[in-house]
Amino acid sequence: MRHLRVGKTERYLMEKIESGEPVHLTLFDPEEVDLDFAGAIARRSEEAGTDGIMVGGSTIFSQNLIDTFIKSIKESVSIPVIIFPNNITSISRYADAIWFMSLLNSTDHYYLIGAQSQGAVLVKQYGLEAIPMGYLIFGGDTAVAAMGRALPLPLEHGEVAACYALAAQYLGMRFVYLEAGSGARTHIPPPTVRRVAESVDIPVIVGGGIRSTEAASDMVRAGAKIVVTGTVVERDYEAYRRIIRAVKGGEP
Ligand code: 1GP
Repeated sequence: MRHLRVGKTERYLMEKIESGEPVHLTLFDPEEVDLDFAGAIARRSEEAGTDGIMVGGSTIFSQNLIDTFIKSIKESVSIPVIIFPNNITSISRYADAIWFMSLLNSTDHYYLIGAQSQGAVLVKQYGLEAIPMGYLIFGGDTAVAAMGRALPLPLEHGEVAACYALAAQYLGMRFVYLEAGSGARTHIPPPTVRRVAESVDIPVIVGGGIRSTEAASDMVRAGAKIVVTGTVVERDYEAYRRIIRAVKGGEP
């Protein structure tokens, strides 16, 4: 048995968090971002101050596309690229790390442990850094909730999410992700984020529907350590830059 070590990407995130700097990550969905522009958008994202790029989407099933997409991003930026998988076809040898995640409120064995058991060998073979994370999906008419067969958590009842988040921590997951869903009409309410953040010792990640500086600052004030935005980088670069500033605590 070898001693388990925390990998480079996780250390990079944790060093920021432990020094009191909230982290901003940008989600690129290969189905939304044109492959020809992926590298250029990633470069602009890095210039805007994001700390890393996540690659994923609820309805991507081509490993080929993921590979090509990640390669073109990696050639353009020096910040880490982290896979945000929706199933085993998202595993790419070209990324720096993968969120090794379980959709804890899924009703489907596949999303709880099935995909993970199938993908684990590949992660090992590729030498990918696996970052264990518990993933929780909140209510809403979103692709991720439908594809993941989630029994969505109530937005206004943080106590329910807090139970799951604590279970994630005790299961050894090192991050917990509160997901409203990409393009969600509303982000997760700050009191719900706060309730979870106060219940666990692991960093809380929030994402979904964050499109304003106010929303981003509210997430951080409520205790989120990592804020993820996706849609806004594709739609409004200036708003995206301001959101990153807001996450970092600067003037928008
Ligand atoms: C990441 O799904 C989100 O958790 C991204 O959501 O596209 O709404 O920013 P948006």
